[in-house]
Amino acid sequence: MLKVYGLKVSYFTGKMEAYLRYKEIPYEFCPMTAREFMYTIPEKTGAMQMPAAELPDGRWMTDTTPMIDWFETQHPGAPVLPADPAQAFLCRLIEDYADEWLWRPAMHYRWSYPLSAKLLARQISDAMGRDIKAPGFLKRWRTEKRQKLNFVDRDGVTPETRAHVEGSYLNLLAMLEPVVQARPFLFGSRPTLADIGLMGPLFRHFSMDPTPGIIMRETAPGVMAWVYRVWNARALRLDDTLVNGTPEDLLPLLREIGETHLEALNANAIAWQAGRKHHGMTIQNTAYQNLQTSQYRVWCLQRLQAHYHALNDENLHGLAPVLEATGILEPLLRLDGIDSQYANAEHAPFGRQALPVFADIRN
Ligand SMILES: N[C@@H](CCC(=O)N[C@@H](CS)C(=O)NCC(=O)O)C(=O)O
Repeated sequence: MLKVYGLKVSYFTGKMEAYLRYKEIPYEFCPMTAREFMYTIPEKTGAMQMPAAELPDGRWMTDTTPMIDWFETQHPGAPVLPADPAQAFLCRLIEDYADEWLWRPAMHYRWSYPLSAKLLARQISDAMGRDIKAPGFLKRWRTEKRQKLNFVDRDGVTPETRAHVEGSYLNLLAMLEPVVQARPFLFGSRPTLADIGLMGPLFRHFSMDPTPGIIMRETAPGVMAWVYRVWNARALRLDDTLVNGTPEDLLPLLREIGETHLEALNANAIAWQAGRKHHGMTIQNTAYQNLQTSQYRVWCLQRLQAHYHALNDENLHGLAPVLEATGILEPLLRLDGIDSQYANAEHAPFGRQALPVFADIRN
């Protein structure tokens, strides 16, 4: 059987599990130990990250975006990409925003608030530290310090940016609540890649961590219900209906993606082209400094551009005006033709040279 190595509190493991459960692809969940994370997984996949999966034939895979694409080719029933290529493009855009932009607020809410940080350090070190011989308090202290350093302090969260970081989450709740009150999933009565992608931040972090969890329950109970609706969804139980075109109520979310995630991808890509390891960016009038430049995220921009260019005139007829009106088209194509030079791109999610999101992680 397929083995999925990860943690029950992990962003991308939660996204992957939501997908596999929806598609009813059987898997065995294997809680990843610290040794596996630091040695086995990088050796098999090239990247120290979770989830990683091992197929029955012994092949290993990592990186949920190409993993889902591959599983879709193996399990084509009840596809998570809509048949309408324009909607499929929007799903990929929402997935990328969920994967990359919402990572910072998710990590900030988890590691900047003591109640969350203590609970999660306990959960992570209890699960991962099983094969590390050290006193429990030391493992918890180290976990908390490592995560806060790498994913909060070294990812541009400062007293000056904090309100904006939190605003990304609060805006998301305000934008999603009317959508999921109006219909079960973002594009209709079954989940698509947009729902699966948003499960990364919204499931294991925002809905489950104490601080953002209270906010969600109190201010956006429809989103809380949607999270567990996706978790409970099974392809075979649902009918096939999706809405037509781009629903009006998704426009605010698309506008937000243009202003935040696509601007961030461009700032990152410009720095990467110039060979700068760190960069700054101004997003919605908030200046971020000292961000790690990520080759992986250049690949994200490259892939989104490629998906856009694969659309034909008929697909673009309805979509291009929407992208233009929501401010997505210009930042999407500002660096048109960008090449991330990601060597493993063609083999992803396989191969032993997967790119992690951040090259420099302090353990
Ligand atoms: N692009 C990857 C990202 C995976 C990822 O960043 N996973 C996180 C945990 S949810 C991780 O392992 N980060 C590395 C670390 O914590 O050092 C994917 O989609 O699977």
